[in-house]
Amino acid sequence: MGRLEYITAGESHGPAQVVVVSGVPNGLAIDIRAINAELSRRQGGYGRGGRQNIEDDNAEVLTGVRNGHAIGSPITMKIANKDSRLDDATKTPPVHRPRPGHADLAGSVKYLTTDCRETLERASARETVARTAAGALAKLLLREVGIEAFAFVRSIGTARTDASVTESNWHAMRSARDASETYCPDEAASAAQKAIIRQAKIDQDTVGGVIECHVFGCPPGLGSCMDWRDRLDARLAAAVMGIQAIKGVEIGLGFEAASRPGSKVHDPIRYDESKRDSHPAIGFRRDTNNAGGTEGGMTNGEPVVVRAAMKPISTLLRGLPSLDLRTRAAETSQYERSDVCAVSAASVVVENVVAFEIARVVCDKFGADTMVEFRSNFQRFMEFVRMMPIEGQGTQMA
Ligand code: EPS
Repeated sequence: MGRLEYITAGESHGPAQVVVVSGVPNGLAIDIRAINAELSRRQGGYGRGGRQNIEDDNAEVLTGVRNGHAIGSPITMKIANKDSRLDDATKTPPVHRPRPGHADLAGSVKYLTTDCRETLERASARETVARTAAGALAKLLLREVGIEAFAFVRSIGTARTDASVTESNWHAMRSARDASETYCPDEAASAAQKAIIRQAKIDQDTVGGVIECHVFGCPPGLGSCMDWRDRLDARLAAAVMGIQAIKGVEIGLGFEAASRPGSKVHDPIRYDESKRDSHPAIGFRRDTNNAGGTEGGMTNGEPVVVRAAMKPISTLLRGLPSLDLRTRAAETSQYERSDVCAVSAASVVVENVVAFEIARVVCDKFGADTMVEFRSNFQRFMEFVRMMPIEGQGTQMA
């Protein structure tokens, strides 16, 4: 059994986006409707451009699944691009005037070309449909052990909600999020966010925002402090920062922790016997969660909290000062059909890539060839934690 991994392939206007997920245990039921529901959500959100009127994202499973369940081999999912025209130069003409903020300039220099299309097709956030499919698949695995992820839009431009998410209110917040066009569970903030996007469209401008993701149900000890590459917080930061247009990632208090004394940052530890069997922290509780559910690169039993800052999209209808790569003469950047705001869509991507990283550390600890073993490994670990101290395990001096 290999590690849970994925790789994506595909260009924005090529025939398809593809993802290959390896390391999924045999026996996992592949609920394609649940995967497609995430793809639909990613297509939505107020402020999207014309492309989403063309696409109807659905995953087609090509490998790794038999009669609706994983067989242990790599799972390939294909999401067709309806707006496929990559090789038609009349429909996808060269782009010579790079957009500040996009991959255009750096990519064109890297590949020694004056046609930005060589890189922008892959740099496009269309690729996130493939990562969302991988995350949605990982969620199916997490569901088996009671772990769930929930992301929402905290702010767009200056319009922000101060609502706090708890273990008891997040289901209601998810319903409110799903009723909001900006994927923000606070009705007043959502209306203000819409107004900001509307104004940006009038101004031929774009806007960014902040996304917040909470993961519930993680037992303590997922991830590792033994090797920096296995630290869960590092993996989460890389996965979220890897999403197009994300410029900042925080775990828990994040940057604010740097300006507070330790006594106002670290979450005191207590034991609550009544929560030993009913809570993933197995009785080891905190009244605050400034750590965002991770300490030493491992989960600590509290919800994992990740925040991401998304910059405004770099394709502005009114353009920005740039140049023509062929002549280097000053020009306004080229306009390609785009979105005014994709923060809501990106919140779906964040939720799914975070879910994938959590599933990866779950599999690192409990992974197995089959779901029967996977579930049993998880349950056995929980039983062992409840039995601590365990004679003969570690150094027991007293
Ligand atoms: C994107 C440009 C736009 C977006 C695209 C990301 O594509 P197009 O030029 O075809 O209109 O719509 O996002 C998606 C297609 C998507 O499905 O999210 C870019 O340059 O990053």
